[in-house]
Amino acid sequence: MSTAVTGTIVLPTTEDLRTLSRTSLQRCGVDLMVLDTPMKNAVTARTPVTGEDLFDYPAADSVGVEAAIEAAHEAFLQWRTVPGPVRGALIKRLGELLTEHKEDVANLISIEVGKIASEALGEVQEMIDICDFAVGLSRQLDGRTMPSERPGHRLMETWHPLGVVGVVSAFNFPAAVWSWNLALAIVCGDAVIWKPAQLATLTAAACSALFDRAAAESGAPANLNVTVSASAADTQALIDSPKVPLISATGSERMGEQIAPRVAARFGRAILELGGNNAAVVTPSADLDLATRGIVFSAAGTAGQRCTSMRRIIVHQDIVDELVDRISQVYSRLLIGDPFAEGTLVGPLIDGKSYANMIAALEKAVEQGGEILVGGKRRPSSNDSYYVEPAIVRMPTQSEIVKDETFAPILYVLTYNTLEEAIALHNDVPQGLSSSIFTTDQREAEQFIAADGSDCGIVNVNIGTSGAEVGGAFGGEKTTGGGRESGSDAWRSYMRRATNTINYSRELPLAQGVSFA
Ligand code: UN1
Repeated sequence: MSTAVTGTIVLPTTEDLRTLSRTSLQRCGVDLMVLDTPMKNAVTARTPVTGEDLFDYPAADSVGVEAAIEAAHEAFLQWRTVPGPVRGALIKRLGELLTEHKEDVANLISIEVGKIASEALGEVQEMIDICDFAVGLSRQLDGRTMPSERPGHRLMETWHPLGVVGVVSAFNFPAAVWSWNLALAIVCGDAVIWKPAQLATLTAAACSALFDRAAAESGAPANLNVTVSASAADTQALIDSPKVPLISATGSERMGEQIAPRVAARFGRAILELGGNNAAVVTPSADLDLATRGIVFSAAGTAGQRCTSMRRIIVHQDIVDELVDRISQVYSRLLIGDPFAEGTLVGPLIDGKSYANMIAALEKAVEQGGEILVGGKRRPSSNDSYYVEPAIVRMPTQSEIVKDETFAPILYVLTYNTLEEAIALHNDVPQGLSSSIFTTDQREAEQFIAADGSDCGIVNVNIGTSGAEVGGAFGGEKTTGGGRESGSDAWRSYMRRATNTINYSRELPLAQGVSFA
């Protein structure tokens, strides 16, 4: 790719990114009609890499979200009676297509959300992994059998497809989070309506096309995944539809506050994956080399734009200076810039608003007694792209700003004396997604993962807060929303449980010894 020098950051040209996005899309089976002149209802694709618009293209012939739900519901009615392992074969094919088009989808992710190449490829690998997981799961959608209290009776559970699942995904994992939901929903016998992030519609188009191809090749009904426009009106219609029994939404706490009551008002189910304010506790026995690496990946990786990004470290006062010194040294060597360039570790923030939020948070931190130890500055670039130096901010005590999730690379440093104090400080935020402890003392590790330890949905030992595998359930507590996606038994949320009592005797004994005759 040719490059243009913009300040100190060397970036690809927007024209190169246009070409790359078109070829990647085409290879995934999407032929976008690019508009030369502005048109009403056109979608504008943009890249945070150069901060410029890529192109306008007409929104898909929108039949309206209601009609999309109707179409997905029709597909569900057929799909629910297809045997689980046959449903699994469709996801197996999707996994193969994602493997074949790994680089194409990763390119689109890097172009639209600015992920460095390795992390974008990792996101597609996460999609392939969840496909593998779901294929196995398609033969394991098992229920239990319990002993009945009545003679000649059998008590058991059966799990049935639920219906249409509405998936609302965020810009930062524009493809993987959809695939977590889609792969489980499809093997569970459901259909999906996907409302992708407005900032990542090209990635969504490529993923949808690959799914449609897998479905067609597997002889599955059409419309098992319907991708709708990313407009706010469509989101509302999706959220409010009684034909959508489950909404799985990833985004900000504010978004969750809007969605959750609406879904509850119609007695729908919601899987919410909202904000995180993830921290690591670092104890005096920690392997500081390992801790430094784990912290840097989670705090500066993805430019701090993962739900699981590390935003706080709570460090024993005896080692804080040494640890902060080590992290600062690594930070000073981090390559910031073109996400496609070899060696880059920190790509751009998604947009100017995100940069403004970062600056505002840093200002508040200083007002609240914090000291910016390193970073926080924007690297010069001549256009509307925002490349920032990840920041480390020492806070004298717990403060309001530390309780906020700022979707940018800011790492607050707090200190502690006793582990009890560290755990209390750790849990003293509204969010509860991911957490970790760095220690070589088993007692400390066990204390952190015990019932009165970290209150998060993800509690790690000697690894960072981000980068979870698909095999475990993913999600968190408190304002993170309580939802669980991906591995373990998260699939159960995508199914309807029926409790069956079967009387194979010639009597009709009533439970609880009731007599009624
Ligand atoms: C997210 O940021 O919304 O654990 C998902 C991780 C990834 C998923 C993050 N596997 O960091």
